Amino acid sequence: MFVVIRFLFIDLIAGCIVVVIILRRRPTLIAGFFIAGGRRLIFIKTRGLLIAHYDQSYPNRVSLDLPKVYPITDTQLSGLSHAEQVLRLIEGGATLIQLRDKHAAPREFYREAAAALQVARDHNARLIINDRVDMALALKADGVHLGQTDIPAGAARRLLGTEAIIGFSTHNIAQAKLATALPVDYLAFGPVFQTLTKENPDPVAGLVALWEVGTIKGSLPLVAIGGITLLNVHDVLKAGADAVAMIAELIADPGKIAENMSKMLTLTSTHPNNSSVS
Ligand code: TZP
Ligand code: MG
Repeated sequence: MFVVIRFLFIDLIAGCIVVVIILRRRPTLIAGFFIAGGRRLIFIKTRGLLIAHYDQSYPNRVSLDLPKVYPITDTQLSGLSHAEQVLRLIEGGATLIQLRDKHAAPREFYREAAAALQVARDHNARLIINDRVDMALALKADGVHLGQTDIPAGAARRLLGTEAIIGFSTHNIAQAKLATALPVDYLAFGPVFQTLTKENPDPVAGLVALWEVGTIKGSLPLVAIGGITLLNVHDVLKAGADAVAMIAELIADPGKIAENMSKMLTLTSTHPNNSSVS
């Protein structure tokens, strides 16, 4: 039968090719195809716009006692090794830390991360590796933090197993919606404010978008990131974030890492929003 395509939309969101076709028939048909690495194809016929995910929400979320403040290391900004930053952050009260390094060669990062992990283990803190599932696996780190262009969350979960913490970065509402169906343990959203730390950051999302993500995230813990400081952290938590991830505000002054961390924990501990999530 002859049909007229009124609207065709193709996009790449969270590693999935998303095709939405609106056909001119009565009643109007909206078809959505989500193709994830050729694994699954879903066809939807509906009168309304229906967003379907190729995967169902992940039922076995890691019991994540998410602290309010989630620091991230940066060797260039702090001038310190990852291990030294981890030690200072732990002295200030950090219990969950992410190692992020966009410049080190893999072998150098592996060696540094192994030393940082030893420090974390000695102090009962958990360590998440940014980007590199292979490093997390080889080091037996506590988990990995993935971005939109990293290995898909499902593949990381298969490699790391159900006990690993997997975090996932999102930068807009559409990405956040798709992320709620992924096998991840927390959702990061940002940059909420302007950041000078990340190279080529996505556009500033703002507090309203953060609040909107809070309304669609379901039980997934929400970590806000990007330009968060002592001055705006309360607004960020009020907007619905369960935790704040921070780089510059905590580690840019290497002599004050422990002090800054401790200050931030004290400041945020008074916020009513408590996110012990399982
Ligand atoms: N992702 C979004 S913003 C950002 C990352 C890694 C950088 C956050 O750094 P800062 O210094 O807290 O703005
Ligand atoms: Mg990444």
